Amino acid sequence: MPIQATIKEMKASGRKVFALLVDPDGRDAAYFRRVAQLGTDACVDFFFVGGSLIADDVLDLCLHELRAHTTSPVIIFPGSSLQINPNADAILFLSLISGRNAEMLIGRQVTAAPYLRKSGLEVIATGYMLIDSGRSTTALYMSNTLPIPGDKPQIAACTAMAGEMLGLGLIYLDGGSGAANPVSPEMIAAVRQVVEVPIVVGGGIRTPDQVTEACKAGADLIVVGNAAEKNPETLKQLVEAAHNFKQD
Ligand code: 1GP
Repeated sequence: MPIQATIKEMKASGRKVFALLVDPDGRDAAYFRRVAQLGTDACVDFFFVGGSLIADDVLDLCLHELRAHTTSPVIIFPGSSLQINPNADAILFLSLISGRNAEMLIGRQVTAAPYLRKSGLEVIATGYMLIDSGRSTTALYMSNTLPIPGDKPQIAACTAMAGEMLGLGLIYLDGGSGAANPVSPEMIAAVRQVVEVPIVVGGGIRTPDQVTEACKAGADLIVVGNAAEKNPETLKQLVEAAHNFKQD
């Protein structure tokens, strides 16, 4: 089944989805094999692969190793239009709808479209929203945009609503990699109230309680990168918090 349909189906059945984010920059094959094992042992649903900067040619190696050592789907979460590679199951086709940088809203997508068509990847149209999380993140700097203030849930809600009306199939609320604070439950809940499409939440999630809070507020898919890298032993608990979550 296509990945997007799988996510929708999981949402309909109330099962929360967990993705482990792998940033390939500066890593080697042995690292990717360890991450594949770690994610498999923890029962992650998906691997997301990408980063704001991938300086050398390790994306291909990363995809190759993950696919060779895990059966979970691998989804490219591109930090730039250079990160298109056919050796994944799908790609998040991001439009940075929280910003007002035309290149990030549509420019890069126009350049990437013919390559994506050729790649055969499943393309998942995603409204990507950067949320101010208390500290400047690489994503903010690289995108040259202002984030949505963390205490303005209504701006996030209207932005997500517009994204859904434009036909985007996922809304991704991201505090940015290594965010000081995760996106607030209030903001997730405000977005949940106004859109039907699945909501992805990531950035700064470090504890099972934060996973539970995000799920309770209405997140459908939780993304964790840094916390799993720093404390691999906590990954299992984070995944369990998502998978064991039951809405009251
Ligand atoms: C960043 O949502 C991801 O784009 C994950 O962030 O690395 O802080 O978990 P962390």
